[in-house]
Amino acid sequence: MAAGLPGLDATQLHHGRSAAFSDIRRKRRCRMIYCGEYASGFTERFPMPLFIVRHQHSPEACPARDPAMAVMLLNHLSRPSAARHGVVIKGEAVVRGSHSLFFIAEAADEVSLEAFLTPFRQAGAVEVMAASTCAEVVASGGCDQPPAEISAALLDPADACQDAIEAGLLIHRANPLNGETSVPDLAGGAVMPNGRFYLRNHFDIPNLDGDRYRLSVGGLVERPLSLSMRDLHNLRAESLLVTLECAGNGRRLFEPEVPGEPWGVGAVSTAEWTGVPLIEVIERAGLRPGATHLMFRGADGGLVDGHDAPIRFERGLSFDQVREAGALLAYEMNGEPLSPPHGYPLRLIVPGWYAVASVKWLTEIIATDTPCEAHYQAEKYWYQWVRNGHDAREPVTIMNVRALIASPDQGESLPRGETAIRGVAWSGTGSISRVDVSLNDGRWRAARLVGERRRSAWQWWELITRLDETGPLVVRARATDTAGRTQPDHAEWNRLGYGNNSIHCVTAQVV
Ligand SMILES: Nc1nc2c(c(=O)[nH]1)N[C@H]1C(S)=C(S)[C@@H](COP(=O)(O)O)O[C@H]1N2
Ligand SMILES: [Mo]
Repeated sequence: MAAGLPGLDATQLHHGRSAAFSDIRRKRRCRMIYCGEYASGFTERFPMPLFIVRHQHSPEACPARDPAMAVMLLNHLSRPSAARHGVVIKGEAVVRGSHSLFFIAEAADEVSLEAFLTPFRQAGAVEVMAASTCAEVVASGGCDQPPAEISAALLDPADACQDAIEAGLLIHRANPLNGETSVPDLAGGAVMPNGRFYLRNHFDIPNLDGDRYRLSVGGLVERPLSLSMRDLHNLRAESLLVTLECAGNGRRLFEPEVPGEPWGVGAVSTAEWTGVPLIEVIERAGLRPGATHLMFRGADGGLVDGHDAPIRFERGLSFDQVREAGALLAYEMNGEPLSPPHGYPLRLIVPGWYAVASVKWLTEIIATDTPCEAHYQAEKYWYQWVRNGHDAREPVTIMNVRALIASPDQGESLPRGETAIRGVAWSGTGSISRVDVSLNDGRWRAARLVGERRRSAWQWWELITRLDETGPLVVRARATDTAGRTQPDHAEWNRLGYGNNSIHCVTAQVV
């Protein structure tokens, strides 16, 4: 993995306290509490290496049999006592009958851990093993790889991965981090809690410093701008509920198989995004005559096939597309500052479009008189169909209409009697006009649309029904949008596996 970010202005990068110690540091096990800390200027956590400790004593000298010794050790192991030694005990357990105790601990260094272990050495033998979390091992590429050196410019992939696992995302790749929302988790409120919002990253996650951050607006503009987060916060703010769906969502369901991240159907989530309407900023800069397109550059980058030098993540839109979509420069997600994995401190949100358009860690906007020709614009994100032996292609733009069944879950057991079939439906073209549900290939029945109809955000739907017979229950759901588009039984196969809006089908068991 790249140890830095190609061609990024160094002032954009995070310069925490640790930068004074060394530019490249090994940050381990420093759990990030993103929102609060990033909002108020990041406070650096110090690395806390992880250890496994094994203590063994002879059966004759089992300290647990000596009441005074036993309570002394027990109190010594208590969390506050460990904390006084700079040690955090994550868990401890005794293997009964073998007189051995294991514990997993974090400690500032081995010296403080050794000091803490003195009473255990007096009671028997002690073995200390340096350890890693599972996320660290996977993110660095295996047990026999040395722990990765993490540049201060990047978020520790192991930390980001650990957070995603703890939030319940299904991880496809640890580095770069890619994970989808589990389908039952889609059955929640109007928005997805930030931690459970799917994550799609092409490169290492930048760790930008919000205080030093600048958005530059240049190219064919009258007045080039360099905006701080404070400048952006002073502009007119808007909040929008927007569903983001990865163009590759459902890729795994295409037959024959296609290359790319093997998403199930959970690479979709909805959030309330708050920020500045992009048009406000563009009007401030003023487009020069002939400027027709905008190019958006993210802070992330690296090597990709077909390019000798590292590239940055870049996408473009025509000015008309920007205006029509109502694009937003978002700094908040569900009322909290963006987290680093979702684009802190600023990302583009393009309502209605497949989420590749919504550039994270946005650092530059460049006005041009030609469409963007960047890698992720020109070489990826094209539907490449094979029709009657001929190739046909079209760029991936707005989202197809689609419904997902959140409940029941695949394989779930349902009691006989009344049950609610529930899910979400969305479309890039407009709002949802109807969702139909079929049970065991019976007739299509109209589901009830729940809540307000919103453009660009998913719609809840439900169908209350009675289940009288036991056995398999095949549920299918099909959405139609206000533009009259509906879902096919099988979406058209394309080489890179985009836009799979085949009708979602779930099989439950009535018991
Ligand atoms: N800078 C940058 N922006 C990006 C990407 C990226 O890799 N880098 N991935 C895009 C893709 S393909 C998707 S699906 C969404 C995912 O956004 P999320 O991770 O916040 O869910 O971000 C888009 N914006
Ligand atoms: Mo995506």
